[in-house]
Amino acid sequence: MTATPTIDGSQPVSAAPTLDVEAVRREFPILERLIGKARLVYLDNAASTQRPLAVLDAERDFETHAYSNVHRGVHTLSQEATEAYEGARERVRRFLGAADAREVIFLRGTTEAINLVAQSYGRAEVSAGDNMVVSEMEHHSNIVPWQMLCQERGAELRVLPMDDDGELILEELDRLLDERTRIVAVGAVSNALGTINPIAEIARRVHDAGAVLVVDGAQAVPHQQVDVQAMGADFFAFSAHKVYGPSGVGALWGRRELLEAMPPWQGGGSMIQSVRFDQTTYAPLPAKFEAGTPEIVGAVGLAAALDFVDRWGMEAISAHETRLLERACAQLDDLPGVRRIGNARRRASVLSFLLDGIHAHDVGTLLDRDGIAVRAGHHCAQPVMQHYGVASTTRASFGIYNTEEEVDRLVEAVRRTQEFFA
Ligand code: C6P
Repeated sequence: MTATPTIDGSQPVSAAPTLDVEAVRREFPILERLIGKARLVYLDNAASTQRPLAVLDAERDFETHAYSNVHRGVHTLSQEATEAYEGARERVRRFLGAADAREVIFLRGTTEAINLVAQSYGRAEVSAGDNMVVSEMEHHSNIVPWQMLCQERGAELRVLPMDDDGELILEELDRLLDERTRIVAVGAVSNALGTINPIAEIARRVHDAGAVLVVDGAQAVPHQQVDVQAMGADFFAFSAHKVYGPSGVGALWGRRELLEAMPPWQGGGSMIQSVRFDQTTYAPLPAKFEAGTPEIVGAVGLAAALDFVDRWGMEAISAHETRLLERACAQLDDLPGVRRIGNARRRASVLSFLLDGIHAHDVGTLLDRDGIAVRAGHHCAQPVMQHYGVASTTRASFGIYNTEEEVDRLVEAVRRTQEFFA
């Protein structure tokens, strides 16, 4: 590593509280699984984290004792389900440091949240001749919805470039922003490189230009204390399955005055105040953006996941992961024939690498034989791959339950993979 990793760029890792990883691991029975004869080493956390018993139990308990549809019934179960669902919304508000629970919209996840902003806010605010900016390191979820919007509206999609370390070139942002810029969409943390972007700094520049900032928070929520107000975001999207919660649920946070002014996105039940053939009126926030029966159990699971994270403490989690990242980088750098991709000064626990002469998928397959789960591919970030002139990378990503011994097993398995192909 070229720079000493820090938790959030301001505090040295050594100052953070330590984590009782063995106690954490006891909450994840799946970690005892054998893959063949090897104990599972789960290093695909950037794709989806595993769920602790606290989340599985909360979901099962809710389903067993209080499950019903929400916002519809006068009966006891519906009221209890509504309380649990709205309680989860308040839990997300607290996690994000938002001012008002009505600013939290439950959706399927980050992808759906960004599509909502593109299709509701974007269609209302972006016209022919306008432009918007995304960064070169975005996940496809934070590129394609904007491409579709720009094509539809006759607007220009501008790209904020990064350097070869995987850091955004902020001076370029000032060049790209002008009086016709309506939206800037940037990830807080890159899923392919681990780069932690300076969102507060970006927000300042975006607002000076009169545009709004959409933050893809998918990879930030498991690693960083988020405060949407302090970071200066206008919209913030994340998925539960990346922060020890279930798949199929996530949330969009948006500034209230923006959400209130936005047209509804999908029509249907729950999002209306009254329906007549001559005129339909819409429900206030957040219902206006939650047409149909939501992922009720998922919201309950998400709330339990946020409780789980808070119980261990984000500062301790983040420092633990940074130590693992440091250890893995140092050991891989000692192996000849390993090329790491992404070397930003501030990084979350994502490690992308290539082995000379070996396809990333072959690396992933051989690591799996040793019980090590990593992701191999373009990570839904093809422009990042294009930047480095590669088709794919192998990616190890660390979470709360990973250990130094698992890092060593990864490195040993990488060495064996090299031997196999030598
Ligand atoms: N990245 C990965 O392996 P969804 O699928 O909607 O929950 O999240 C999409 C998404 C958006 N932004 C970022 C930065 C992401 O990392 C992801 C999901 C996974 O990296 C699956 S491709």
